[in-house]
Amino acid sequence: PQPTLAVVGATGAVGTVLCDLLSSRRNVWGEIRLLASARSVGRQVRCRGEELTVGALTPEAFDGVDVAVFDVPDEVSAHWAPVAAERGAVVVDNSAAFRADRDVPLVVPEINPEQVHHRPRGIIANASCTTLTMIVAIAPLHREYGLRELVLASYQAVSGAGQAGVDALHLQLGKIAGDRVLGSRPGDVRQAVGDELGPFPAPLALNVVPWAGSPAEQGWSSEELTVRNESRRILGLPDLKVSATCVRVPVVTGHSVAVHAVFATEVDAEGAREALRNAPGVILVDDPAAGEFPMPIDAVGTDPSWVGRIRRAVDDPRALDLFVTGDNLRKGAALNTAQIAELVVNPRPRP
Ligand code: 2RA
Repeated sequence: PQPTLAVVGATGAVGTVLCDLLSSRRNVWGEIRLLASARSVGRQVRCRGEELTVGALTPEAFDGVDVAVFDVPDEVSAHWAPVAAERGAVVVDNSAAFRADRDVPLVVPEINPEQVHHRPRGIIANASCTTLTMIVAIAPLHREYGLRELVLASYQAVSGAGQAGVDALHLQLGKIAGDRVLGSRPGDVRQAVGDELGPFPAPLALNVVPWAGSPAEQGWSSEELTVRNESRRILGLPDLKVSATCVRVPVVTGHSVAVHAVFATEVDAEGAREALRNAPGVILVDDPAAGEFPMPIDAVGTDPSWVGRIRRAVDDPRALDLFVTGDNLRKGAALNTAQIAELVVNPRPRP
């Protein structure tokens, strides 16, 4: 029989994209069971061409489930993922609850698919959307030149903070629409937006906010340290130097990252383009003269990470500068979890 998939958090921002994706991917699943918190139970959701009714999150709901994908807040995953694993399901978790746990592999199917086998807790974690967007483009360059250091700034879309983030941006855009002088005096945008900040510390409309995540040690944000730690784990480079500045921008969906990557050997831009042209999960869009570069408005709704603006650093022959954009709800979340779930039921041979 075909394996059973449970989707926990089926009605959230990522869960909705996952249901959508399951309609277009090769169908490897038998039953698909949608689960969610009490307020969504009973809702009808279209998934893989079927109208499915959302069921309640209970321990028994995981009986007979082969793979359970979780797209829920950290504390919900922290409680329920071990329950699902206990009932025999392999959990693929998209929250931050297990990402730093050494007994929970962080899998990116294009980069370290063999890690799906090393899951002593029965849980596999999905990396954060900022890391995922960037790392599929960095891994092929690491294979070519040997990565030593990443210095990066992110441009993160509001949907990275869930539906509440999207709602907040649209509400703010509605409030400022039509005022042609807004943004020219200190505080005028704050005043127009009022206290409708949603999950953000400042207005996003007509602004950029150099903060994502929660406060961590020494002035870093959790998101910045997450990108560092996850890049190290996924690439298997425990000493990789990483400095990240994470920034929220008024984009609905599509995280972008400007990267300065330093390698062990000399690089050349055309060689880097060639490596990326042949890499899985990547699309090269690098013709600035023709106005072609990676941008959220084009990358949204697509699977690959879009890479462009590839230059050898003027002052360091071992460094490349580049720009990457990817759909934070797809490769950054739902797509990567779907790919991991498929890998669990159809594993590639152990190395
Ligand atoms: C964000 N990376 O964009 C986070 C979500 N995982 O807020």
